[in-house]
Amino acid sequence: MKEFSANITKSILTGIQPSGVITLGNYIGAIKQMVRMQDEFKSYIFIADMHAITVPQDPTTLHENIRSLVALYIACGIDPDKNIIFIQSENEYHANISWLLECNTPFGELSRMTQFKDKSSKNANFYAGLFTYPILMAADILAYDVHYVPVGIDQKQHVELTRNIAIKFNKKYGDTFKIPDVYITKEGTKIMDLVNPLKKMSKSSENPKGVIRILDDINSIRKKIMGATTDSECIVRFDPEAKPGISNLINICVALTGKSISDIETMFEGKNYGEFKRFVADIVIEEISAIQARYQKIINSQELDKLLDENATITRAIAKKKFMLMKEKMGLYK
Ligand code: ATP
Ligand code: LTN
Repeated sequence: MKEFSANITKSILTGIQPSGVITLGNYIGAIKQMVRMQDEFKSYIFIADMHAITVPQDPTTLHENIRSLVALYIACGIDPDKNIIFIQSENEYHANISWLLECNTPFGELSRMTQFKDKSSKNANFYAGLFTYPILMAADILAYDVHYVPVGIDQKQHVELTRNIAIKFNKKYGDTFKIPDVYITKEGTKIMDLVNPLKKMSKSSENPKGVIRILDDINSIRKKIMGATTDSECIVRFDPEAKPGISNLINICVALTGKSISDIETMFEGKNYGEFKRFVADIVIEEISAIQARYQKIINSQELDKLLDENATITRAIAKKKFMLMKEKMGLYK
């Protein structure tokens, strides 16, 4: 059975919802960060499929997206020998723990979650799961006693709620949970929509032209980048307020090449936007084609099933232990 290396003592846990094929934004903002952290931390990386069903999903597409996301994690560089990659819904203890936490979460505190306010205002017929979603997220985290939770800024409030729930639970029933810290991924790496660079590039976006998905065909990636919204100044200069489109393309270059903003500005001094966009398209395509080639080898392999079975067993054992402890503390039958 897989074990983390003995000289790694701190742990992290994070997940992405399989609510669509991941974007270049997810890759740069979240996955590359996970890859960087995997040598330093015991990492639990999961597919948050039970979070995805808080909004309507087509069952066939969801099923495909779940497996595809596991294969993409690995194809993007998350090493299955260094991380425990698992599917949330394969571990029923997350939902069990969530219920016990639900009965220890003040309704008022949950009502303050801004993501819920945003999402529920967009569709009046939302389900109760959209409201209780942050408690399931708390269960994901608290089951594993992790030190840090790497997330984008939009999820910070949920991790703060998790901390509050855990602190209150520990006070009421005695020491049960480790209090995790949020680990905010770098601001500069927020990738914007190519058509509307004032909006985040997002998996569930409605306009396909603005979003590069990791499994998009290579020609369409080039077209999307060549068609990205820019400005009329014709100078490759980083200025997110005045030049959000060009600045977004510069951010993509910085994230994928390791060059600095000024390196890129210097490289394209006196050159036109067409040349710059061709360069951006080349580097994005180089990175994505390598990921796609690895993905094709993994997606239908039996090794993937074996890995998921093994990791379901490992994570079920950990979460079950926490669930049993919580039951005991709360006076339920074990
Ligand atoms: P959805 O459209 O379903 O809400 P999303 O694409 O906005 O999804 P999430 O599933 O909410 O992404 O986020 C997964 C991870 O990817 C988070 O850590 C989030 O901060 C990061 N992330 C998402 N979009 C971007 C982006 N455009 N730039 C950088 N990081 C991003
Ligand atoms: N809500 C997160 C996904 C997620 C998560 C978690 C992240 C679910 N459970 C636990 C970190 C820890 C999102 O939408 N990005």
